[in-house]
Amino acid sequence: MDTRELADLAIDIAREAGELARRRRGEGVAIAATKSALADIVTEADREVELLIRDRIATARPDDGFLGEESGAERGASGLTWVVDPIDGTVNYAYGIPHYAVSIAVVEGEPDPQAWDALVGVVYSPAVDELFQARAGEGAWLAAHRLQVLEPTDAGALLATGFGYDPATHAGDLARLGRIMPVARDIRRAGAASLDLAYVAAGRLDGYVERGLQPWDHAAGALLVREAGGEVTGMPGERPGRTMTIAASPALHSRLAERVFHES
Ligand code: LIP
Repeated sequence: MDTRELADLAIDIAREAGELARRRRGEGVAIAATKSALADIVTEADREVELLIRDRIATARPDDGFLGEESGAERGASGLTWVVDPIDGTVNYAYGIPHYAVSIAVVEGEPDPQAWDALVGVVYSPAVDELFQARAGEGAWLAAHRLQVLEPTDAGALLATGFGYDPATHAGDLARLGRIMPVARDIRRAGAASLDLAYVAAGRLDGYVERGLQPWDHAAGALLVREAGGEVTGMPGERPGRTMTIAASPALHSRLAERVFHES
């Protein structure tokens, strides 16, 4: 399949959606509801931006499926599904922290992270106007710059991580952080999984470990990391998912996985 047209459409939609998100942020953001926990919020802008994305896709590619954070799933007839997080980093966005992204992936096959083949991934950061993109087999790019994951220096790895919205999960997350800290020079918790993955692909981070991600959080960013020469997995032998996401160069990935999954 020629993924160039899909990528061009995803990039165009991501830029339009990102501009809407940025404009709404400037106008002031209203919390629309809470979801899985009190800290798990959705803003009116999340819903409006996802509606824009969904409408653009339905117009251009009516037979494709859709899987979005705010409006759920709709199967298509084409075998392709668009996996969308309209504003990843919602809490940053609500607080006015300029670190959030529109994440759009196009996948082929079952709309299940353990089964799909990612064809296109686009992560757009409107606050700094940076668009990360990848097509399967064609590398990962930031503008005209081809991306490559880093191998950490003897100083240790710069690692990103995150903590779930449910306070009951924090003790386990902190214990895991303690197990990976000996590999790290330092930790970053920036609050947007898609940008954490994009930054691993771009060599701005050495690695990323987080439990509890949704498919739309990692669908695009995981393709960026793989196309930049990195490895992205979940539980041993599985792809990234709710249970775990580990992204890094192959050598660092195995060191991180060893510590993430061995409680001792
Ligand atoms: C967020 C992720 C972040 C994670 C948060 C949340 P959202 O996605 O980007 O890495 O730590 O718990 O899942 O909710 O902003 O789309």
